[in-house]
Amino acid sequence: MGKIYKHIAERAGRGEKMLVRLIDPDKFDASTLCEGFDFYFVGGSTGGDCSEVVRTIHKACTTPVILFPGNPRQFTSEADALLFLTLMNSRDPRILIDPHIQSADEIVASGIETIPMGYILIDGGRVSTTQKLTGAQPVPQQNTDDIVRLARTAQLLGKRLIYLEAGSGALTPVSAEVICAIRQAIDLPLIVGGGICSVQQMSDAFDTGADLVVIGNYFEQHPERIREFTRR
Ligand code: 1GP
Repeated sequence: MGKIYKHIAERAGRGEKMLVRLIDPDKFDASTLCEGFDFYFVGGSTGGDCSEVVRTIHKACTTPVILFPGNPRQFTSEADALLFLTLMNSRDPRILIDPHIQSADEIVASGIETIPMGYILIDGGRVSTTQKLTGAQPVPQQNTDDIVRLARTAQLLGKRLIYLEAGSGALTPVSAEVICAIRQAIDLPLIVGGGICSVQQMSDAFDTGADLVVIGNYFEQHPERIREFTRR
């Protein structure tokens, strides 16, 4: 187990909550970087270059940077860890395994800490970029049993994290019912993101079982509100 994962798992085990800011390299504004987040995730489904962004974050603050790549071209060994993700909704080998094979040699050679993650796309009320690019169908929020089954499958496959994703800019974030059901069904650190744009929504996600909450869009549009969230 690598240093970053150990840190996440230990904090989650103590019931501590972690706030993550997602930086999309295509919309990066270095002037909004600050301390106060537990992690920065860098990546995005449209695939902009991550290396310069990671370097700039490292210069600006002490927060660990974890890659959340939309495709193998976004790989950079300068990050502190890499989320090696499986889109659990997909049935397409070009999404499920080809990119992983393509990047395996480079990842191993770099020595970067790699965290296998089950990524579950949930219907957030509008077609997400991930859905558009991968053709994967999000699970409707009311199909809790299906979402639980995907999370259990991910755990059985050896994933170390589960990410419930409503999609960037989702109209409806992942519901309390879904988060609660997954929390009860699996014992891995749980990440929730997509469409969260208030302190209340963030707190609700934490209170119902999320260990990490990821916010991207809202902080791009309202960097002046970051402090309200990090204070909590
Ligand atoms: C997207 O879950 C993240 O992958 C964050 O979503 O941009 O809507 O905050 P938002």
